[in-house]
Amino acid sequence: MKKVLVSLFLILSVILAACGSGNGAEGGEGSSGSGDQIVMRAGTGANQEHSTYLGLEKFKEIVEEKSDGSIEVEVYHSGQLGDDREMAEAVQLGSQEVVVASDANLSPFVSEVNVLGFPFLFPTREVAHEVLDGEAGQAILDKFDEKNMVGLAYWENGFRNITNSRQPIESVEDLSGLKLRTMSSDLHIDVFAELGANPTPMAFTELYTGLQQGTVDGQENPNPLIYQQKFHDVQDYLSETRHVYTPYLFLVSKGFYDELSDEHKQIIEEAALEAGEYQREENHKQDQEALESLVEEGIEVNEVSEEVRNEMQTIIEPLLEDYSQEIGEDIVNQIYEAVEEAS
Ligand code: TK8
Repeated sequence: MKKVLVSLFLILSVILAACGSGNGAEGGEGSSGSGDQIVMRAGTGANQEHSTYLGLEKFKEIVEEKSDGSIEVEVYHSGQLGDDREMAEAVQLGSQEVVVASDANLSPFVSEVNVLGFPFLFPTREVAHEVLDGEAGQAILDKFDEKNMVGLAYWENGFRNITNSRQPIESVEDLSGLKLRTMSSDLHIDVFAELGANPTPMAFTELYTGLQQGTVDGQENPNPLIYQQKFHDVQDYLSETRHVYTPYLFLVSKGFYDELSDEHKQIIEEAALEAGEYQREENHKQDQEALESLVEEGIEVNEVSEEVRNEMQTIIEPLLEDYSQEIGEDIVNQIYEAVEEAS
């Protein structure tokens, strides 16, 4: 009897699974204008207040309108679908269609993105946009193809500042021994180790608890994320190091994308860019407002002098040279030249 029940259960599960696969992403298989609903699940680690969530909502609006509802976009925030790395894995495997993730968290997939995370590479956000939206940026997005992902656009996370619970960072020495959470990137880990800190990679979704419980003393992120994640509740100091500009990459699952009609591909490509422009503007506004809000919340803010930033840059120069060799001089030079041109 038990055996019969078990087999019945197994048969039922198979049937249910088969029915289930008619929904969700797999609907994309019938994308040749057959009228099947195509569903795109898009995820970000940031919460509903963040420009990335607003940008994804804009993407949804554009795509659903232009496709006359034949494509439906579901937006997930706050790491509901996982942290950046987990979501990128899902996009790679095709169990999620879109992720908007920070460059460094994608370096385990495409090591070339590390060049974008070279500290002090981009002098301003405008220069960053010009370089990323040009040929040099495209060359990096193209690298995702081999990893089963299609890079459609660069959105913006922004210039990162360090927060911690120990002391203001006013000199390089102030970083000494600081347990600092980094993104999951060898480059970022090596950079902070070189600067004397004690870098600890950790998922963004676990960061608040990590700071609260003292697993790490500090972290670095752009001001909007610091404020929206309420890191000021568990951190005393914010130092405006602006040590690196972090772009977000808008990635689509290649398996899903390749099945789309040309018309649908075009709608999605254009929407990723158009929503990205909107996201960058919203992010800029949030960046300006967040600092004021953080001060009101009582976090102590200090500027970091140009000398100290230059000193940091000099210390990590040999490390960046090693990374350049690893990444490939061609790509690195292309980026450097584009920065020069845009500056
Ligand atoms: C979520 C992440 C996060 C990033 C990090 O959006 O991991 O620190 O800065 O913003 O991409």
